[in-house]
Amino acid sequence: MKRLLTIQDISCFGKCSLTVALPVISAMGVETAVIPTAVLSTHTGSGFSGYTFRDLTDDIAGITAHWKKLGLHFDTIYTGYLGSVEQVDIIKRLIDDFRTEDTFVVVDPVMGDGGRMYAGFDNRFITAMRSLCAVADCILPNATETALLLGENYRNDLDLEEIQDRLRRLTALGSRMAIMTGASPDKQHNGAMAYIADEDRFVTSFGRNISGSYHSTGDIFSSVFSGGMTLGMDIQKALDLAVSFTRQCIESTLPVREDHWYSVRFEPCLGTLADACREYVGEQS
Ligand code: PXL
Repeated sequence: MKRLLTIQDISCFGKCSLTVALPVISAMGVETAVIPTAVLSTHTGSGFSGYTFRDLTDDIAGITAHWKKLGLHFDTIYTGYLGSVEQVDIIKRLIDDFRTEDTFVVVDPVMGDGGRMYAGFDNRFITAMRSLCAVADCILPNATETALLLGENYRNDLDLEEIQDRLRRLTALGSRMAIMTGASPDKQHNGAMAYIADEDRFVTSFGRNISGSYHSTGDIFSSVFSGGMTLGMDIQKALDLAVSFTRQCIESTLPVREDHWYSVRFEPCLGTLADACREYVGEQS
């Protein structure tokens, strides 16, 4: 069975980060190990205030020392929301420690959405996140995170050529592959566009745009893409699956949106995700 390690916080209520990654990646048939970076009472996105935040940075060294003794191997290491500059530095060392030739490293540079940075982040954190992106095989920023990483103003009206230009410059930070999530080349379409630098090749997956902004869809997308690549899907297949599953989760939320403003209702969609992965799970040695 393929094994993935994901490193991100637990928001106890709010369905994002680990409470999305664990069920989604497990449903895909990939064993999922976790390092929780912090425990929060809720996520920090708009709608919540007064949340608690317990930093777990000091626990990481002990966990990894134990794992080293066990000789654990991860096919994929996927990082999400990280709580501090110090934590980013520790995670860079962890990646260096556990990475082997066949490990795929995915960094979702979670920092903001809708043109705004999430609470608690600053310029030092952006600089640290750039250095984490440099050690990744693949980074998955949304348009807001793309602007922060490239040090330019956020725009939500990038056309196809402008998205391609951003993707080329994102890979110049050091990763082989960059994927812009929530990319919308025109008002009718939304999805994701990938650039594979060493092949100078773009891969796209766009579908019908659903208006509005939905919290946690970045985490859902990154989890499915990371799981798909771990299972050995090609990039087009993993991208298509991540785009279509994310859209399905949004569609499942629309009828209950008022009560479900804090995330998407992904649970009813897990069965079809598992079905879509079954042939790949069967193929693993
Ligand atoms: O969904 C990304 C995310 C993850 N973790 C925490 C967050 C957010 C976005 O708001 O606040 C704690």
